[in-house]
Amino acid sequence: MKLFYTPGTCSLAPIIVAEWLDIKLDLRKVDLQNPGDYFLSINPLGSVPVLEMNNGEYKTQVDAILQYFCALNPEGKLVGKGIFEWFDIDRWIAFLTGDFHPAFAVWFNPGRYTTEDDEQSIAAVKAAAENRIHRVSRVLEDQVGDTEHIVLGRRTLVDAYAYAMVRWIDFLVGGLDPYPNLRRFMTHMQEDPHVQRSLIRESGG
Ligand SMILES: N[C@@H](CCC(=O)N[C@@H](CS)C(=O)NCC(=O)O)C(=O)O
Repeated sequence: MKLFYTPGTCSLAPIIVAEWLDIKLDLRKVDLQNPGDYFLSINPLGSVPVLEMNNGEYKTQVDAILQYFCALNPEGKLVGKGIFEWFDIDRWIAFLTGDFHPAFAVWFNPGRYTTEDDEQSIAAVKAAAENRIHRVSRVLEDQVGDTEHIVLGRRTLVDAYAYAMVRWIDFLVGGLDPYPNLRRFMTHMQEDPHVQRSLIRESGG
């Protein structure tokens, strides 16, 4: 399978999950500023990740890609055991997709969220996005608590998904300072050799 990805984005998550599950993935780098006609033909939104399956089909949506990779694993690694664990994993995936990622999407591309194009209007959208980022980050901080994981107190696919996006908090003034639990989670992830290898692969190494 091939994964279309861009360094520094949420497309790191499937790279990590593929490493954890020993799934072979060819990586194709995409320039998000200039994705080109071919990439736009496979994903009209011009966003990453996109998975090219072995049968030639293209699939978007990071959360679906992560769950597909886990479904390929016969040992049931990284997922829930029983309906209550599934419920918790699903709701934290939904939080990351529906609450956490969108807060940053506005911060990264404020011009998409106003019809004004003056500096003041753009700055106002960005400030509102920053408030929202802190609100969702606080929820994730409390969820991690005194563990080193996002959910169930053990490694799941949600850790990879969160890791790819929590690193964006470093772009804000103060970075992870207000979030010691998230910092512990990030450090734990960074100590994982598979995560280290994923970061090297993401950066083109
Ligand atoms: N809902 C999509 C969101 C994908 C997305 O927005 N990816 C970002 C990178 S984290 C992107 O490619 N942004 C470029 C853009 O929106 O132009 C998914 O889950 O895959």
